[in-house]
Amino acid sequence: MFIRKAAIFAACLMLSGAAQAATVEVQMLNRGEAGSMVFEPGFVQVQPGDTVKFIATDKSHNAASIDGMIPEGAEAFNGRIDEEIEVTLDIPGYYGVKCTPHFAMGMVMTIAVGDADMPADFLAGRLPKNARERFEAQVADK
Ligand SMILES: [Cu+2]
Repeated sequence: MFIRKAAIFAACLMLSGAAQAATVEVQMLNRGEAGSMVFEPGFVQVQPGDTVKFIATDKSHNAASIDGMIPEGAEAFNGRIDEEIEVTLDIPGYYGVKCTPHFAMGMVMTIAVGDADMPADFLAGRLPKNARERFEAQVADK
């Protein structure tokens, strides 16, 4: 009887796990592991339907998608300064994110939605030198 109940409980857990989308938090920081003006972590992988929440740990940052660096059909996003936006990502692919005032200083991050490889043209567009270097480090093994 106990084993049967345990099995049903485990099955319910698995079902609810599959149905429940995850939320991943990304901090906006003046200084982090990769240097000054960073999103941390700089790379996150989620599944379609999951949400990324940007936390204003330090002030004067925002989170915005970069034109030309989101999958076709995906919706662009653009948070206000100090706004803790939550972005639900339904379209698989790679998303480049910037902090608008600190883009030139390399305040960028990468979100991979789903399990596909990085598109070959993800870093093909024009980018500030510091932003390109951070992106290249974030996706070095992708
Ligand atoms: Cu910033």
